[in-house]
Amino acid sequence: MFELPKLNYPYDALEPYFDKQTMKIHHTKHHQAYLDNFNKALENYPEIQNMSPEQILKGIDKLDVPEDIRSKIKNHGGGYINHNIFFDLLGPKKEINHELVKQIEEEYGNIKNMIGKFDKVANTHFGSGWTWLVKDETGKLKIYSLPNQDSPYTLGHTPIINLDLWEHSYYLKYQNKRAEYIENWWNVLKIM
Ligand code: MN3
Repeated sequence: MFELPKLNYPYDALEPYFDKQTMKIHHTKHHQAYLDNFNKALENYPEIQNMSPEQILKGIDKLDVPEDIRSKIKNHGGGYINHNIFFDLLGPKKEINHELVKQIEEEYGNIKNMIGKFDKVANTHFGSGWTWLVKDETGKLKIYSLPNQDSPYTLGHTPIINLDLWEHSYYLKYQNKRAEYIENWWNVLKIM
């Protein structure tokens, strides 16, 4: 069965941008619930439990499971992996990924251009979902939003960074000011 990854920082480490209460609820309630439901969906499928979560999502269309289980894997497995990535990329101290920065500069001219594009995509996303910077099948960077807990893995893309746009990720602190949350997230995204 899959497990909840521990955070490498305390819940209050991302203050003042991300508040302690939101971080704690997000990790111990929301992330935990996706994990629990993912494990529950797989309880009768030991052969799938032996795969990595990423492999499961990459091959979701080929899994030999009923459609209701496939849909649970997509939603809860997606939610589990999306949050694994999200929390892992946050931190109180920058740990710049220089290789990524170089690729961004090559493809977008500079970091600011990429951030501008990413923010625009995030700010115009309607409803719940995530905004992604991914590498496509050719290794080129792409920015897009996906609804709900949909994963770039199911499109054959590799996630690089992701931003949670579900209200549970910001509402306690930011209420209706989602743009402010999006702007402040860059301060706690450790790799850039
Ligand atoms: Mn979330």
